[in-house]
Amino acid sequence: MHPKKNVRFARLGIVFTFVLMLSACNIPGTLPQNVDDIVAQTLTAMSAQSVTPTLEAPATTDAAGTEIPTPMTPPENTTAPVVHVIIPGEMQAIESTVDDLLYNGDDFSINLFERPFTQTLMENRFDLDLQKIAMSTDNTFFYFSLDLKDVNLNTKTLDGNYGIELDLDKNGRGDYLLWAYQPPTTTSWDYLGVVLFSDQNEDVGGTRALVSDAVKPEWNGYETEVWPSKPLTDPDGAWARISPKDATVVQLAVKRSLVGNPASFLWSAWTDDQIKASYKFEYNDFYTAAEAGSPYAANPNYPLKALSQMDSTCREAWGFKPTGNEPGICKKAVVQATAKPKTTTKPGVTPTITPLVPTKQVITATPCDLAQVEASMLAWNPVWASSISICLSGNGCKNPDASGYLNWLVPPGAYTITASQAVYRVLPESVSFTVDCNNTAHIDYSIDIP
Ligand SMILES: [Ca+2]
Ligand SMILES: [Ca+2]
Ligand SMILES: [Ca+2]
Ligand SMILES: [Ca+2]
Repeated sequence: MHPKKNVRFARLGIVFTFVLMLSACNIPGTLPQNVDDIVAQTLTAMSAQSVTPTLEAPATTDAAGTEIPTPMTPPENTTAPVVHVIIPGEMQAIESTVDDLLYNGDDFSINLFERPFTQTLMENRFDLDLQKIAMSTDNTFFYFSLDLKDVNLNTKTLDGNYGIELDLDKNGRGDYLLWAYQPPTTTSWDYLGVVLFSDQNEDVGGTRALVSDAVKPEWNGYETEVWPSKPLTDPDGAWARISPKDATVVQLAVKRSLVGNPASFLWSAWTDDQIKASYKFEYNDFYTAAEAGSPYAANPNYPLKALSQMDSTCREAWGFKPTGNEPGICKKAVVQATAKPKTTTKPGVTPTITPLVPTKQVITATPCDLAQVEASMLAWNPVWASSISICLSGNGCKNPDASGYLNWLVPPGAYTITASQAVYRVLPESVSFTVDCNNTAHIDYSIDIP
């Protein structure tokens, strides 16, 4: 279906663009590309040292044919086999749960992703689609179980990176990132392919935690590898496996002592088979909304681009009773989404490619009768929709829809568009312009959060 076929609106005519965010700058060239590269660099640095082949899984090859080094190195200056003192057991009573089915919105503006789809083609990656995530503890470990929608339908395995973010001081900035960068393949706990990062310089989230910012080149996200340290002093620090009870559940465990024996924290979960770079947290700072793409067909940034094949969750409390005002805490209103990715299909159904057409237009006029005025909210949160009013002179006022989009079809002519809202400043406040026959005037708005 092509709603545009009767009248073609050329967007060349008048384009007002007020973009708050600048394009993401390149990160310093010295930073590695992803976790694989971090490991590759580490291994390169250690190449002169003795490595015991019997301790290592053989090197594997990724889809692009690039050799992926073995993820773990044995302790320096020793060929002794790794001896585990303690291995995680079964998860006991569940102490906290994140529900990514209930809170399943995608909102780039607050770093909340629900986009387990491939770039551009929007094919499902069920092995990246978080469902419910549970946590439990014992005296030694924190445990997390990440329930995925299904295996990867192409490979029949779980192929993503799987992670947990911990915010110990509950200020919205994650402090630790537990990350399985080699997906577990067995139901036995394995310490290989798991890493624990921390953010020592408190720049995860950039200027504003969770909220999208224009990136600064010095930001380095989770830059510090806490475990496995080199030399490896504790081979029991972090673990991953597939649940023995459910082939689509990834379980992670990390020693409580490695994250400072906290008595409480906020936590959330991640899947990622695209960026896989701890030093780019948070992703909505290192990429703009336009670069990231959107899973919502009505969004101007549809389809998915740089930020694809990933899922993240809101945060839940462990060890304390949340007030509901904690940054990133799971709230119905924050993440409810009315739009869904077009290609969400049941397993076994081949997704189709959704044409890149706006869904809001119903155009029945003959050519040259109408012009279009459209507006997009940048760094958008759907909860703001009802409090933001955009008024077009002589044509009344509208609220943005859940994806931050609204439009009018009007006779060609001169107009003034004004923005008003109850809580946040919306910029630009007022713009006057002329829109010609069959042209579109497009206004990008930014939300100024005090
Ligand atoms: Ca999600
Ligand atoms: Ca999900
Ligand atoms: Ca930020
Ligand atoms: Ca950092």
